[in-house]
Amino acid sequence: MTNFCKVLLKISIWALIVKLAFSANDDFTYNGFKGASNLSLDSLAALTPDVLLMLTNNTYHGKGHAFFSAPIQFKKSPAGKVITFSTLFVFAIVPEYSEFGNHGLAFVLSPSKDLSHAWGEYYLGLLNETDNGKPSNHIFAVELDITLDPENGDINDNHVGIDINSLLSNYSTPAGFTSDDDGQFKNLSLKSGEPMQVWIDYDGQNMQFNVTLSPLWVSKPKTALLSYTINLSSIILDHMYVGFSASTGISYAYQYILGWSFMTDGKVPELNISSLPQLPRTTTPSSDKPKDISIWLPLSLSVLVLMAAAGAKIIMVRKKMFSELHEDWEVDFELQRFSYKQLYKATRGFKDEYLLGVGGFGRVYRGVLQDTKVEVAIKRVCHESRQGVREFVSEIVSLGQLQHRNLVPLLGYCRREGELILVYEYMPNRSLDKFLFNEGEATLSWSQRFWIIKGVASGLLYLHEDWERVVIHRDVKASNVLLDGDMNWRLGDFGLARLYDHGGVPQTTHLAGTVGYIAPELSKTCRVTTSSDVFAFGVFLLEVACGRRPIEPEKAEDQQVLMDWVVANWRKGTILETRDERLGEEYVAEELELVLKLGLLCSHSLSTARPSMRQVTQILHGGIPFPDLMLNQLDTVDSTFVKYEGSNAYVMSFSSMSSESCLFSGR
Ligand SMILES: *[C@@H]1O[C@H](CO)[C@@H](O)[C@H](O)[C@H]1NC(C)=O
Ligand SMILES: *[C@@H]1O[C@H](CO)[C@@H](O)[C@H](O)[C@H]1NC(C)=O
Ligand SMILES: *[C@@H]1O[C@H](CO)[C@@H](O)[C@H](O)[C@H]1NC(C)=O
Ligand SMILES: *[C@@H]1O[C@H](CO)[C@@H](O)[C@H](O)[C@H]1NC(C)=O
Ligand SMILES: *[C@@H]1O[C@H](CO)[C@@H](O)[C@H](O)[C@H]1NC(C)=O
Ligand SMILES: *[C@@H]1O[C@H](CO)[C@@H](O)[C@H](O)[C@H]1NC(C)=O
Ligand SMILES: *[C@@H]1O[C@H](CO)[C@@H](O)[C@H](O)[C@H]1NC(C)=O
Ligand SMILES: *[C@@H]1O[C@H](CO)[C@@H](O)[C@H](O)[C@H]1NC(C)=O
Ligand SMILES: *[C@H]1O[C@@H](CO)[C@H](O)[C@@H](O)[C@@H]1NC(C)=O
Repeated sequence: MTNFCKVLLKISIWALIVKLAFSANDDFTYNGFKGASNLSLDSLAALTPDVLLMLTNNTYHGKGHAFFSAPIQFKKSPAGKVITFSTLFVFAIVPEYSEFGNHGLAFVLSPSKDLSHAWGEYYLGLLNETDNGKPSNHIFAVELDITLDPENGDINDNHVGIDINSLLSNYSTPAGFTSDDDGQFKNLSLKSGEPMQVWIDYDGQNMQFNVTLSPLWVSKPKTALLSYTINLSSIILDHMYVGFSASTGISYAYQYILGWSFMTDGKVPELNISSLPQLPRTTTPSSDKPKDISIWLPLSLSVLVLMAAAGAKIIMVRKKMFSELHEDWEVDFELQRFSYKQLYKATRGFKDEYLLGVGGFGRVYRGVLQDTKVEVAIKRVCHESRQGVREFVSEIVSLGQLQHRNLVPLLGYCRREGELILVYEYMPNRSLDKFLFNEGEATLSWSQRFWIIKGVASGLLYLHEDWERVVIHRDVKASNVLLDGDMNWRLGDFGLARLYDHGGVPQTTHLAGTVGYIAPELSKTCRVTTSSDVFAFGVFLLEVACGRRPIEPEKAEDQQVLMDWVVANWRKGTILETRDERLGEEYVAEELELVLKLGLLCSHSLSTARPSMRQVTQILHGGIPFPDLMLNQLDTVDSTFVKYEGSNAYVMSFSSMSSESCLFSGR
């Protein structure tokens, strides 16, 4: 072979490699659809002036399609394997009524861009009555369905499904995502009008097909919503068009795509969220109503009756949805009462996006009161005992005036069947346990910790002694200490445990509080006193100083129960060894020792040996010296210093114990 030929061969091999590597010029990205080319739209689909891709508008019984105009090659060789591909898009569905709109949209792979023969309604613009279910369709779709159609075997009116040649989904699941933060599954409402992201990934090698959903500002969750092995070889043809299909029915929904990217042979890059177009301000349906009536009148009576029935149903649902519970004794508390509708609006219907957290007492949402624009935290507490609610409301809610810089202000409440809803001032920053226990979180300095301790002590003293009546907190712990916008620490959730207290019926007695913080005498008497709060405060002091939870089952046996470990070290004269390592050498030894010893004294098993919150405050502020003698005496008098019964049993049954409250039946 001549050199020339060799060079030529080399060049052609390179050209081949280059061609293969770049055969992926099917890839595209639309961050918004400004000046978008290469899209084929039909029926209701259009680009709006805000450069959104609108699949359906306020037309009833309609459909819309949008396809990338060039076909995409899905197989490297005829009848071969389907290649790896992935797509990411951001959609929003804004229904006619907030709870009601038809029908949904789908991402689709289709042999043809022309789906004019397909029907709207529950056919989603994909198929029609005659071809539905036929293998010859070669239609592969991921549906985001907002209507429950029993004919299609729908599981609910808010699901994601995989459809192969049929509207009867092969796989479907309620819409939502698994949060990477806490591993919890969170529901998402597809028709919320909020933009959401959808990732669709197919791994050609393993034939694994994933669909993942998340709110716009949550990055791709690690766990897919749907993950199945699907052999697409016989379903997908060599060349297919990719795009969207959507439909409306007896009511409509504006269905938008805000951004879209598609890639073969790899995973799509993220979209540039900040350059996506804004959704139009929600068009209030009532303003278009007069126009609609002229269209409506000629329509057959049956449609009107149908609509009336739907309307009546909506009204009925609404009525039930916003129902509340009022009782005679509550008239005194009208000022502190919020309507359920108010709170519903403040949280846009208690949407998961507004969920701040789930604790032992229930779910907490962030919300904005519409009339005053005040940001609030809304806690939904499920309960059984009416008596407990009554006691709680008259004890705590009536203290609306109760104001202290170290207490989270309670603004008011609302009652529904089996549920109490509390409205608190919103604390923008996180709870103390996050700072204390979370790896990677900036740690708190000793002076900050000492400041927090003094603040919490002062809040608790206020509840116990300085308010006109004695309020027992019942759930003092690090996760109930919240940071407000002014970097001020406040104690929250006071008195809530009362809901689970002896509500007048001894048999149904529940012991409430959090394992690890419950004073030993409570398991015998169930009589909650200020001194049981002091016990929990003692545990709290140890938590803050040692930077760990009261019980950590994964630790060595002698260290599992924080209190036992601190006692053992105190006896050895090495109490400072138990301090949080993350403090380094930056601490004031006298203060640290004081806090640790005070923690031991407060959480002493003999309730009579514990100091009062006033004494605690005085000790912390140096008003009175620490009663060393007393601690020493107690040690000899009561040699089992703490060891509240069954602490190991607690470790066993609550091994995953976090700082969440637990409820368990006492005796
Ligand atoms: C998209 O359209 C532009 C012109 O409008 C054209 O140059 C380009 O080749 C098209 N891209 C594809 C992948 O068809
Ligand atoms: C909906 O979109 C279609 C197609 O773009 C258009 O012809 C129709 O007028 C629109 N309907 C309304 C009520 O705006
Ligand atoms: C259904 O769609 C097919 C094409 O897939 C078409 O041939 C047929 O006529 C359609 N049937 C109806 C009832 O529209
Ligand atoms: C989430 O949705 C499922 C099914 O729609 C429902 O059963 C469940 O109660 C919902 N969970 C929450 C927390 O709303
Ligand atoms: C599908 O999701 C699972 C986890 O849910 C993941 O392990 C896998 O890599 C994903 N596959 C693709 C093709 O994205
Ligand atoms: C996938 O399906 C095709 C066509 O039905 C078949 O030839 C192939 O063997 C299947 N692949 C696997 C791994 O099952
Ligand atoms: C994202 O979009 C914004 C606004 O259009 C732009 O300023 C920014 O450079 C873009 N970022 C990337 C990574 O393209
Ligand atoms: C507390 O919140 C403020 C305002 O939201 C913020 O600037 C500050 O960084 C937050 N501090 C912590 C420790 O999270
Ligand atoms: C979905 O998958 C196709 C192709 O594999 C089958 O032909 C269908 O029977 C199946 N449908 C359902 C409801 O599972």
